[in-house]
Amino acid sequence: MVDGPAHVKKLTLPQLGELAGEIRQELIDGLAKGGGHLGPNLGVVELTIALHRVFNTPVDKFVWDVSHQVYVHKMLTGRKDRFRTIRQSGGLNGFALRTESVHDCYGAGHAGTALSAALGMAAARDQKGGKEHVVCIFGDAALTNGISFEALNNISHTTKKFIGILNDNEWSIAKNVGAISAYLNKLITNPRYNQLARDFQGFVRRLPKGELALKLAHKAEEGFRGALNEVGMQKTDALLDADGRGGHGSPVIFEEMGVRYLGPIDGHDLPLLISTMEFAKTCDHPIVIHVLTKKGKGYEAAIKSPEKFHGTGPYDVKTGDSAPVKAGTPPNYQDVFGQTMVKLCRKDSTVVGITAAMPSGTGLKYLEKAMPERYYDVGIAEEHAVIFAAGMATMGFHPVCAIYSSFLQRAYDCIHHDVCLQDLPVIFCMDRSGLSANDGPTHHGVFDIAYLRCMPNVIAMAPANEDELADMMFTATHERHPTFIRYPRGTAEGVPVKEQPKLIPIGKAEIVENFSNQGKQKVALFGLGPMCAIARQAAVELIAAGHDVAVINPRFTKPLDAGTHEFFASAADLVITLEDHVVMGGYGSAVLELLSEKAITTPVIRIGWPDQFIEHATTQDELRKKYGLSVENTVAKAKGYFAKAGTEVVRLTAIA
Ligand SMILES: Cc1ncc(C[n+]2csc(CCOP(=O)(O)OP(=O)(O)O)c2C)c(N)n1
Repeated sequence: MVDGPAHVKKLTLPQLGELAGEIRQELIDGLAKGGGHLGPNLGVVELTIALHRVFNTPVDKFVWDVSHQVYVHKMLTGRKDRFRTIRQSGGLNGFALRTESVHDCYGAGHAGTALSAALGMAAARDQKGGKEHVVCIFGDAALTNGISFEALNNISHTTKKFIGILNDNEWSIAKNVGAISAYLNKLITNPRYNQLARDFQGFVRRLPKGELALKLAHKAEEGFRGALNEVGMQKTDALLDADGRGGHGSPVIFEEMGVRYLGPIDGHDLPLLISTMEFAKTCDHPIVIHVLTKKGKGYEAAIKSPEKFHGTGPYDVKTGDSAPVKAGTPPNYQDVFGQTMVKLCRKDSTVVGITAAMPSGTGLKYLEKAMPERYYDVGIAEEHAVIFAAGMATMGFHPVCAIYSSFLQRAYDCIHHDVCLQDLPVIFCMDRSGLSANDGPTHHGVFDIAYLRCMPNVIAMAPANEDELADMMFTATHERHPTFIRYPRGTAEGVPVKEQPKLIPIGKAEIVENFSNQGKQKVALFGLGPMCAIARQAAVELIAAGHDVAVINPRFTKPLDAGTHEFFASAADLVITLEDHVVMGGYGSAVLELLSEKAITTPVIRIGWPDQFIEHATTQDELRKKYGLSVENTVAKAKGYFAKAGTEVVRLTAIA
């Protein structure tokens, strides 16, 4: 296999074909053990080979949207030997990462950023008088995202040199949704566009080398473009939509935005991809090449189940099956969330579910199946999802926005301006609050407490187990204010979920274990959400070591249960707060603020993620251990404190 982009340039066409086969096999075999974004990468094998054949990174720049489809690019840029470490501790990151390679010029993990970033690079190049190419590779689902359109709106008046590659496989993670996706479908199935595209392809394939040939090529492309726009203007009855609209009066959107459009072309036809890119390289105007690819190409199991293989766990190469879940494994939080949504919607006609292109990731697929009329997939459009929910809330609904904690960051202004400022009862269910270990820092959801607790009107909760998640969701549907529920990725605690959820009093913590009051040194452990289980285990060890320990499940980060915190902190010799969130501005900080206001001087040790971006790793437990969000560290911190303080308990001001 090749070991760098220069090598790709030396191979003959048949050798490039062989290379594509080898890469596919390595993707299928190499990801079987640890999982990863298999389907999207199988779809871009030829596309990526063609890119490296025609362009010259790191001088030329490739900007990938989301960048979950860069595995082939990683293999072709000197990282093939480490490919099987991808998404594992100490191994390659699953996304483009500037610190990993000079060939990764722009990092991502969230969708919709590539066109803007690439345009910024093109503008910078123009400022510097540079000659390099900037190529932006974006999926059809990126076009459900507003930022992509904000960038498209700016391309033609910002630069003359910009190459976009629309990688259209008709899938987001689930099937792509919305009018733009329907529009792209119309474009690729329109017989007249297709005839034009075929004509153009025939021409590009025969493209000879040399200045004169190129001039002719550009002339011919002008002709193609004229014909394309003419087709856009013509109306044909045979192509009318069922409702009488269209038919096909719709012009090519990119052309309307001042960007030349080439395509659609077969994204698995290597020679065609290469000549089309060679042609695009010589254009002195922005251009988008519409490339049709198949998600999962070359692996039957992935073609059959594109959603599962978008981002899969480990699988059996022969069958594509995942390992069966061991009997007795607790359900995932996302499943409990999804099933509870169905329950709530059945009982309460004001509840609806909204997802931004994540029906299976969030678990909202249960609602899609059971009550499709109460389910909205708005595409990769978190801002729209939140404002859409705000609109529904003004009409008496309790919309539930199921959005991962890290993706919700994008909709921060909407949370402020549309939901909180107007005090609307939108419910936010934030899965992946805490780490998304193998995805890494783009997906870790460790900032939401900090970014939400400063906002007036917010009610913010974190369940200690799956039953409490259902109770909190039920409670939220009775609220008249914005409510936020954060819960982690993966398996829950394994407690039974009641048939009928119950209301939880707002701002009330749960006392899991009280002090025994036998005159020993007292430690109050406040364990938020999944950290409550860690607090309980630490309590067992601390009690065994001769301490008097109380464990509190705070449940709310806002409003904080002032009475309970005050009481236990005053009674304790040491307070330890535990949270699956950055310590800076998080739950422990809220406790410190409260204690400071009440002039309670019991020392406080905050356990949570430090003030840095946390890397990816194979498992969350590894990272928790490394950064001290563990039973051992909690016990060690407490023992260390008392050892320093001696047997006589001292009152200090709060310590971090
Ligand atoms: C802001 C944001 N929301 C949601 C996601 C989750 N997500 C990752 S990839 C993806 C679909 C991407 O589809 P597309 O761009 O068409 O690329 P494909 O995988 O089909 O090649 C989604 C929704 C994300 N990464 N970022």
